[in-house]
Parts: sequence; C-alpha cells; structure tokens
Amino acid sequence: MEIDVLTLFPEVVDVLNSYGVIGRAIEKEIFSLNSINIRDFSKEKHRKVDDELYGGGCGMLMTPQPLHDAISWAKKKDGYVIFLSPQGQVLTQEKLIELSKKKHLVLLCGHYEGIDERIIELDVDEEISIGDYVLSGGELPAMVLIDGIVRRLDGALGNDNSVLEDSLSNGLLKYPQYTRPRDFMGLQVPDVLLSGHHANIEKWQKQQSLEKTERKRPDLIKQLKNIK
Ligand code: 4GT
Repeated sequence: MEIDVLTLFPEVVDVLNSYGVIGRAIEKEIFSLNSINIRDFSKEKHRKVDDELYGGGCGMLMTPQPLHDAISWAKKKDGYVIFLSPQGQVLTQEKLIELSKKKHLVLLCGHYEGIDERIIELDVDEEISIGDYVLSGGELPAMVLIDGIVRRLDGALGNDNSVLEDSLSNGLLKYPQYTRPRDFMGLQVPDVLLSGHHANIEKWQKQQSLEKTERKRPDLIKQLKNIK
C-alpha cells in the first residue's frame, strides 16, 4: 500500500518513517509513505496558501488552487482521497480494516479555519474525523489513520494473526492481560492463566472481555445488539 499525505508540515508526517511498526513496514516494503508540501503547488508569487473568508468571519481559509493541483498530482490516476475533518464520519476499527484493503490513499490535512468547500465537492472521496473534538491541523488525525491502517497490512506485525485478537476486533474490549512476575506488589496473576488448561483459559478470557465491556463501554454492547 502507498499513502500520500498533503500537508503544510511535511516534516511532522515524516517522523513516521522511523516509528515502530510503520517504520518496519516501510523497510519491509509492505508500505510506502510520501509527504507532499501543499505550498509547493501555490502559483501565488509569495507561495501563499490561505485567504480571507467570503461573508466575513475571523481567520483564514486554505485556498483551492494549491489544494486542487496538489491532489491532482498525488492522485495520478488511482488514489482514494480522504480529507481529515471534524465534519467527517467518526473513525472506527471497521473503517480501518476497509481502508487497509486500498492500494493508494491520498490524505489531505487542513489548517487555519479549514479548506474551501469546492475542494470537498470536486476532489474529496470521503471525510473522516478521529473524534468529536477540534484540533489545529489535520496532521495528527492523518497519522492516527496511518498507524491504524498500517498495522492491519499483511506482514506488518511480527505475529501473523495477533490483529485478530485486538480490542474491538470482535466488537468487545480485550480481556485483562498479564506477564511476569506472578506476584507484583502483592497483586497476583489469575490462577486460571497458570493452569495450562486452554479451554478454561479461553472461557475466562471471553467472560472477562464481556464483563469489562459492559462496565467500561456499555455503548459497545448496545451496538452489538443492534447488528444482530
Ligand atoms: C479535528 C479533527 C480534524 C481538525 C478530527 C481543518 C482545520 C481541520 C484544522 C483541522 N480538528 N481536523 N481532522 N477530530 N482540525 O479528526
């Protein structure tokens, strides 16, 4: 998979090239990440990328020309264009899995008060939000999206099918997990996990997963019931 990120801060996105699972996926050539500076596409003599709002209002808006030219350049022929925006559909694990099947994504990051609406109309295939809150730019949301997608790519994680056991992969939170030592500050690892009895362990994990979800995220249980 290939992802192009259109941004005014390419150096922020570039840190992902040497970050954990993503960095290794790039080394293994499972994934390639390209950051593109929107300012390089400005035809204005001072490389301006923003302008005042029609209809008044404070702040500046990203102007359409550099955005449209940058998107056209990045898309070549086949890119799926996502604008990171608080007005998009809120990102879910299901959406990450769907996007991880695409060959080429183009992620558009906004700044200031946002972007000219005509770019959304002309060039954007989908708007995605990472949650109901406002940030100063789309770079961190784009990086969240990239991380969630790349760890789903075949071969990105060491363990072949560990993604199948992720929190939320079955719509529930993950059961509690433990490693050595057996006693830490007087708190013990549950006996069943030391029993070696795989059926009992699995039963305990399923029950813990359900209990934990009911306690911490009852909304997720309601969603499950809606599907069925
Ligand atoms: C929040 C999100 C996002 C922003 C989110 C355009 C100018 C949007 C600043 C940008 N804030 N982008 N994608 N919740 N702010 O995903």
